[in-house]
Amino acid sequence: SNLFDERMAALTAEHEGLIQAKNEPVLPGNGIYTKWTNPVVTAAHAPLHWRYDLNPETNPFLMERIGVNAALNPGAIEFNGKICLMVRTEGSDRKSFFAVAESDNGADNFRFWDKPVVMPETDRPDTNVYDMRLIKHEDGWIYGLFCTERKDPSAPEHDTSIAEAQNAIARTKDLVNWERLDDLKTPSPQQRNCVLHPEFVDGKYAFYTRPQDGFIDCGSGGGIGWGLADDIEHAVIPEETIIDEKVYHTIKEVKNGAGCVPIKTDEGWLHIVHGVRGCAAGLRYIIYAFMTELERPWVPKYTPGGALIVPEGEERVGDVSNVVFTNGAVVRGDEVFIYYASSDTRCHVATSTLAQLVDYCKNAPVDPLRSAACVQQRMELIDRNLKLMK
Ligand code: M1P
Repeated sequence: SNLFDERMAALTAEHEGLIQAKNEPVLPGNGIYTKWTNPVVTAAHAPLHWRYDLNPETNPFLMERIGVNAALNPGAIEFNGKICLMVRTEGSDRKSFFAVAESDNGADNFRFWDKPVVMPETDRPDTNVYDMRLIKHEDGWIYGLFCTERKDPSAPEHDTSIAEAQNAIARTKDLVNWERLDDLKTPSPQQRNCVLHPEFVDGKYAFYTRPQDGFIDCGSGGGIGWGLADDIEHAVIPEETIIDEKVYHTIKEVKNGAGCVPIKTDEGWLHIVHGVRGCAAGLRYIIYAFMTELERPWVPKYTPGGALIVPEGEERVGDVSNVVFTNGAVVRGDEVFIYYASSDTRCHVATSTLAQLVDYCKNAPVDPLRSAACVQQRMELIDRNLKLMK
C-alpha cells in the first residue's frame, strides 16, 4: 500500500540518517577528556526489524509492535578491529537485554548487529539483566559480568517491588555464543556492579565487588570491594574487603561502584567508576577515577578528589534524571574511549588519552573533606597562578 511504502521509506531514511550522522568533539573541553556532540547509541538506533512487523499484510499501518525505550550502560571492547558496545537495550516493557553495536572509529556510525544476544539462564531464571562489563581475561575468554535481578524470594506476597540483585557471569569467544556460569557467591546478601580483574592475582580470579544489603540501599555494605575466587565456573569469594569506601559529604556519599574494566598503565591500574550522593532531586550519579598499584591492584595509589564526568545539559534529563553511569571503556594505542550513559536513557563517549588520565589522577588534588580545607587548597592554586600571571 502507499501508506506502508511511504512510512517504510521515511523510517528507513530517518534511521540511516541517524546512524550515518557524523559526530563532532565538543571543544575545547576541560583538557582531561573530550565530550562529543551526539550520543553514540540511542533507542532510535535499534534496527527497524526489531521493532516493526515489516510485512504489509500483517502490519498495513507499519506500526511499531515492540518498542525500544532506552539504550544505556554499555560494556565496551575492541573486537575484530571494531569498537563493540554491549548495550543494555531496554524494551518498552521495561525488560533489558544485551545487544552489540559496532563502530570503526568509536565516536559515530554505531550499528547494531542483526540480532540481540541470547543469554542462557541458570536454573534460577533472571527477571531482568543489565550493565554488562566485558573483560578480556588472560585465561583467553571474554567474560560478561552483569546484574541479574529477580524478585526477592523473601518478599511478602503483596509486595511487587522488592528485588534481589546478584552478579551473573557468562563467557564467550565471539560475543554471540555465550556460556552461562554460576552467579558469583560472596559474603554479601546482594551484589551489583562487579568487575573481573583482567589478570590472575596469586593464580586466582580477582573481582571488584559492590556489596549491598538491599536492592537500592547498600546498608552496612557499600564501597568498592575486592575478593579472590579459586574457580570461575562456580565462583565463590570467601572474603571481601573494601578498597574504596563511601564517605560522608562527598560525591560517593550514598554508594559507589566499579565501572569500566581497570586499565593497565605504566603507573598503575586506572579505575573509572561511579559515585552517588543524595539530594532533594533524588540520587545524583557521577563518574570518578582513581588508580591502584600495579602489583597490588587492590591498593589505592592516586585518588583525585571530586568527579571526573558529571551530567551536563541534555544529559541531565531522562528516565532516571541526574545520572551518568559507566561500565565500559576501550583503549586503542594511547587513546581512551570512555562510554557512559546519561540519565539511564542513551549512550555517549568521552575521549581522552592514557597520558591525560594518568596526569589527572596524579595531579588533581585529593578531596580535603571540609570547606575550609577546600578553600585553602584552591588558594594554593590561585596564589601560584597569580605569581605566574604577574
Ligand atoms: O539509575 C541509576 C543507576 O542505578 C543503579 O546503579 P547502582 O547499582 O550503583 O545503584 C544501576 O541500576 C544502574 O543501572 C543505573 O544506571
